[in-house]
Amino acid sequence: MYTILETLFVIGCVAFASGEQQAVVKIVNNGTSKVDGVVYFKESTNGILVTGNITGLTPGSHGFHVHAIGDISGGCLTTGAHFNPKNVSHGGPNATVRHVGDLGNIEADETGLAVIKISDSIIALSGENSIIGRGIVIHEDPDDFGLTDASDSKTTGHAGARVGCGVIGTLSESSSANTVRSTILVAWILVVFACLVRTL
Ligand SMILES: [Cu+2]
Ligand SMILES: [Zn+2]
Repeated sequence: MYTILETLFVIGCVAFASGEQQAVVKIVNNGTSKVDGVVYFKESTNGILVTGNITGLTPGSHGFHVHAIGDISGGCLTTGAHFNPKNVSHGGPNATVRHVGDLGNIEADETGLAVIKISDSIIALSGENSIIGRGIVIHEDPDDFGLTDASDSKTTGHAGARVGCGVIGTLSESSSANTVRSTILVAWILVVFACLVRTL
């Protein structure tokens, strides 16, 4: 009896743990570039894991940011400025002072392909730093991380034109998934406990 209950308890815990929030963004070009791709965001123990493939880039580094506005109705320009809820200066992804949206650079190979694999502990898929519904922008030039004398270094990283962009959408079926999972787990523990008491 105990073995069955323990097994059921483990199954319940695994089901609970596998419900991390996920998000996705389809990258489209700005009307003149050939930039295309999909980027995924997933909650993990190391923060948000960002993965995806972007094609159609010029070889080299390209600024990669979350911008504040999830609107590409006017092309990539209507995504506003970098997502910056604390109103601080632009920086590199590992800097202590940075915009929430400062994810650094992605690197395109000689064929124009950038394979993205980034872990970031500042962006989030819920709460104050949530990037859901905001924009992603890929720039023509490298992000200088706010470290050069360029006049826009401390605001945009001097990353130049916007060659690709998209709107970040949720892949989670419920926005209250965490609350639902917590409630199910508590109920599950109570049921297991009640069964244990009855068998004693
Ligand atoms: Cu940007
Ligand atoms: Zn920035």
